[in-house]
Formats: sequence, structure tokens, C-alpha cells
Amino acid sequence: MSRDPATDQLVDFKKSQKNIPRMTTGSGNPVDDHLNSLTAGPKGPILIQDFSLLDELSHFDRERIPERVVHAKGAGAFGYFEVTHDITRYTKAKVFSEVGKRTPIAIRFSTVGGESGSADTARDPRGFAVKFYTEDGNWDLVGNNTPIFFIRDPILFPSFIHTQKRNPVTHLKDPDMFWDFISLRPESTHQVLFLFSDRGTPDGYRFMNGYGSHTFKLVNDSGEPVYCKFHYKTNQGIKNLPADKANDLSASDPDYSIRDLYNAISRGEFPQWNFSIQVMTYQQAETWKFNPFDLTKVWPHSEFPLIPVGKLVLDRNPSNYFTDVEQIAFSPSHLVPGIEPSPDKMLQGRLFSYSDTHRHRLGANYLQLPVNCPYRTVISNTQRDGPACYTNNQNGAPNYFPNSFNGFQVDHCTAISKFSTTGDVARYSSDNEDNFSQPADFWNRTLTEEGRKNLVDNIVGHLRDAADFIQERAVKNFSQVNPNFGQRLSEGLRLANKKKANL
Ligand code: HDE
Repeated sequence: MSRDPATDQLVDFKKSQKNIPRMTTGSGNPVDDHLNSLTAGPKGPILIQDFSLLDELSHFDRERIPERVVHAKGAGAFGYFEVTHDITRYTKAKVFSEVGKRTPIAIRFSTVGGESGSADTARDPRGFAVKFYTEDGNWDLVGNNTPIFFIRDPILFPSFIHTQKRNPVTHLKDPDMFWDFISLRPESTHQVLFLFSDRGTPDGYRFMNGYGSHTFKLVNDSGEPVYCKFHYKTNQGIKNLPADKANDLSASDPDYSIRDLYNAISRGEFPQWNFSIQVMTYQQAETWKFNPFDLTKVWPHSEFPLIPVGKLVLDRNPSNYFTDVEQIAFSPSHLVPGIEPSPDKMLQGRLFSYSDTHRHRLGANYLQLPVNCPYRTVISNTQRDGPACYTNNQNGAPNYFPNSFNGFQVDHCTAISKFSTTGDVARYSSDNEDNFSQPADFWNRTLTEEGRKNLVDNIVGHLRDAADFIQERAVKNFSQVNPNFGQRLSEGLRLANKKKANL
């Protein structure tokens, strides 16, 4: 009988076992019977001295940790990043220090809006988070499969996410909530077009590109900075699911993408991505036609061409999903010397949010967990104790700084590059920035005619469930991308609304 590697996991485990281990309690004491509780007489009651039972039930009661508030459903794998081209003139980051150098990585792909049991093939952006275990500590590049995002100010993020989660009264997904917000915030148009195009339903995680999305800074050995964007291009080729197939799979195989990744790696079909950067000088940034830190916009490749850097290869499946994938904790603030944040407001918001959520979800010592531990460097600092501290807690080293006892020293060479900033403190609105030129390029130039048709059908299929006034406002926005796009949506909605009325 031919079964896939994921289905055969237990069979393979059995083959790998030389001896069957003795069963124990959590405290390592042998268990004599795990079928019958300890009772006074055959009909009970149960004795409180049955530690085996109490140990079992109390641990079970605590099995679930909070799921991620977004990106709850995901798949993970391990592998390496290899440098293929020299970019040391842009950055001193050790991960890029020489051609041929390999750095171990962990990766987690995810959907965004659904809960941890939701379907992998939902129309949604996909998370593409990479942890590079470097000798200067961990560098996390926590991106998506899109180079842009829906909003450009982090203060809107919780509201934006709420509109895709469940209505607080009905506990149902709510088309009014989603389209109300989207149509009130036209800066979302670019990402909405991407989401409702064929790329909104990738055929698993291997067949999509990844992006660091934000603008970052690279700084070289002489302290010279440039702005940069990170890109991963899939070597497997882009493959998307037609909308109806994605829908069918949601019901028949909700774990489609997790299964695909696990089986491919088990079969030795190691997925790969080419890693490249775009670079913009400070001078170019001053005069560029858009705000280069606006996450709703791309940097056109014609003006800022891709510079090849290396490749990502995934060659190892997690040995345990909970320890390696559920507990992996990425943070855009985990940066290494040579890679720095830009003023992108969204990135700035994220620099706070991730470590904050990890302390809530996993605890203050989340960086001690093996998958999160920066194991290629030694941790030396003043942090001690806290729940579930299981390392040596830095033994006898002084827990204060400065100290006279050779505790540790700072390394001035790793200081961030200096930059100056001025401006009156205020809450600046970005409402009137250009929200439609790049979506217009997407409609006019990137999409084929078939792609335009699918985009219109996919939006109509979703927007038709929103209230009429919201439909009208959304169409008005889309008309600013291209009047023909607006007309096609109006017509599609007219027919869909008519059908609804006849039901
Ligand atoms: Fe996230 N995001 N995000 N995000 N995000 C989380 O962190 C947040 C944003 C992304 O596989 C959370 O550990 C804020 C953009 C990925 O574990 C949370 C803002 C991009 C993952 C969080 C954003 C992302 C997350 C939830 C607006 C692409 C999954 C659990 C300022 C460039 C990582 C967690 C994994 C996860 C906050 C916007 C990507 C709550 C506040 C833009 C791939 O901290």
C-alpha cells in the first residue's frame, strides 16, 4: 500500500525504535498500570495518592497555550541560507560575510486571519517568517508572500485584524466589517488587489515568493547606510489554486499546505528560494516620488533592480510540531549588526508588538526555548530568573552592570548607524497620499486579461455579501484604479445582487 510520508509518520517511528522505553510519570517514576485508576474496591472511589492519574489529568488541563492572535495556522521547517553573491559593500552583517557561507535557518509559513484549525487554502496573505541563527545572535525576517500591506500606520492594525475575525455578537465572519474598513481606508487597495487576484490562494507554501516587505537599512563596515528591501523568489515556480479548487480543499483537506511541505521535505524534494535585495541610497530616498517607507507601495524593479545575494534551502522537517513550530517566536526587533530598522511606521510598531506577544503567549523566558535560543552565541547580560528558567541562569556572573568582576563588556563596534531626525511632534494623516497609482499599474500591466477576470469574480463573490452602501463605496474606490475595473465590478455585483433577490 503506498501512503505518503506524513501518513506513515508513526510507522516510521516504530521502525526507528530499537527498544520500547519504560513508561514513567513526569517525574520519571515507573508506571505499573496506565489503564486502571487506583480505587478503594473495584467500583471506586479514586484515591488521591494516585499520582499517575493526577499527573496525567493536570498536565492535560494545561496542554494549550494561547494561539497566535494572527497567523495562528502554520507549517514550519529547518534548513540553511547560503551566500552566493558578495554584498559586503552594503552590509557588515556576518550572515552575508562571504560567498559560500551557510547559516542555519528555521522558517514558519502561515495563513493570517483564521484560527489554528482553519483551512490552509483560504484566501489570505501568507506569512513567510525566517529565523537566521547567526553568530551575532538571531536575525528574524518576519515577512509575508506580498511585498506590501493593507495599512501604513500600526495604530490601525488591531482594527484591521478585528474586521477579519469573528463578529463579537454572532461569532461569524462578517463581510460588512471587512468591506466597511477596506472601503474607508483606500490605502488598502493595492494589497486588496493582490489578495483577490490568483496569488491570494497559493498552491501550498512552496510555490510562492516571500518578502521582508518593509524598508530596512543595511550598514557596511565603514558605517555607511543604504535603505533596502528583501525578496525571496521561489525556485519551484509560482503556482496558485483556482478559487473553486481552493474552496473545495478547505473542506476536503484543510491541512493541505502543511501536508504538502512535510511530504516534499520527507521525500528529499527540498524547496529553495533565491534571496535578493533592492537598494536605495539616502539621497535617492530624499527625492523619490513616494515615501520610501510606505508599506502600501513597492519599489519598482525598473528603478531599483534586484541584486542577487543567496539561497534558502529547507531540508529538515520539525521533529515535533509543538516545540519547533507552535513555540517558535519571531520578532522584527531581533536584528544583527549591519541590519537596522528604517523609519517605516509599521515596522516601528512591529518592533514592539512581537516580543510583547511572546511574553504573553510563551512567557518571559521564551528565548531559552531550544527553537528560539540564539545558540550560536553566548548570552551574557543582567537578565535573570522568571518563570520556567531552565538554563544555568548565567551561573555566578554578576547580575548588574557596570561591575568590576569581568561579568561582560559592551561592544561599541556594534552601535547602530547614526541618523538625524527633525520634525514637529504630531499625529500626521497620510490619507491623501497616492493610493491608486501602483494599484493601477497592477491592473493595467501586471495582470493578464484572465487575471483581471478572476480578480473581478473573486471580489464580486465576496463583496456581494456586504451592505449596499458599502458595496458602492468599495466600487467607487476601485474605479479610481481604472474606470473599467469599476464598471466590471458594478455589473458583476448587479447580477449577483439580482440573483440574491430571486432566491
Ligand atoms: Fe505581524 N504579528 N503584525 N505582520 N506577523 C504577528 O506575532 C503585528 C505585519 C507576520 O510565524 C504576531 O508571534 C502588528 C506585517 C508574520 O510566528 C503579532 C503589525 C507583516 C507573523 C503581530 C503587523 C507581518 C506575524 C501574532 C502592524 C509582513 C507570524 C503572533 C504594525 C511584513 C510569525 C506573533 C510566525 C505575527 C503583530 C503587521 C507578518 C501580534 C502590530 C506588515 C509572518 O505580534
